[in-house]
Amino acid sequence: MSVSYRFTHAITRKPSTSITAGLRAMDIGTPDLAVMQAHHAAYIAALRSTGAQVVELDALEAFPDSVFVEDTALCLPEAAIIMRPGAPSRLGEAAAMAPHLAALYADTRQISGADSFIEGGDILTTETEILVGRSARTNAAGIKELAAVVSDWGHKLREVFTPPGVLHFKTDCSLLDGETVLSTKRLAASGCFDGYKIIHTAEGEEACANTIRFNDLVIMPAGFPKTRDALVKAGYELREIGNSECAKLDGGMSCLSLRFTPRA
Ligand code: CIR
Repeated sequence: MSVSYRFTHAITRKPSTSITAGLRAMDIGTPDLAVMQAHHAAYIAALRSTGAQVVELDALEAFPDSVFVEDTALCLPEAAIIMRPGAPSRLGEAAAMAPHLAALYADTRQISGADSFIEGGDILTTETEILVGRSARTNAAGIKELAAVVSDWGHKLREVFTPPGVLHFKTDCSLLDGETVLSTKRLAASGCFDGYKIIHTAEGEEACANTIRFNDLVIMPAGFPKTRDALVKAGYELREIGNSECAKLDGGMSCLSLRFTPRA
């Protein structure tokens, strides 16, 4: 049974009206809340259609980026580990997530070092290892602390890199199954996926690399036909979800949920 893409649970959080103040590398327009809510509902419906139990948390007005719940925790079968986001405006989101994970997990841990910063968007869990990309949000101290925590359960953690100017490691890649990743060419060129099968995003479609495999579905942002056709041809069951509003804030499919199967 896969631990990296078969899940019984997901947690999401409704977008808040403060989403218009969300962080962004470049201003390409203000997100429209109503459109984002419609996309978010379609995303949750896709997760639920696989049989998973999906928790929808209330919006947090004090945290404009709190719809992007993935950055607050790493959820493994053995425990949930609460992150320390490197964006100062997002630190409080992790604390707000902790009780919800404590309700579903027997064991929760915390990245707590004052110098440790790490966000879930920089972490790709595969069947055999946990890849963590150093980025503007995730530093060496954060990665070291996480490595020590996950070694308790024998997980192997490998530090990799997030290309300069790219928000998170997973902005540029996703897991498609136990041995295959979807990656931009610029990230795969670093060699970080040597040993994996790689499907590259099509030329000009790098923005769809942030996709998720969730049970039988590959859930990807709409509007990337060449990559979609390549994934369909490779045999994946695709579901396309509108992402125009989250994209204005550098968000994609993985950011919108925590996906997990807590071990009883
Ligand atoms: C941020 O800059 O933190 C948010 N606007 C976007 C976070 C996207 N999260 C993710 O890729 N895991």
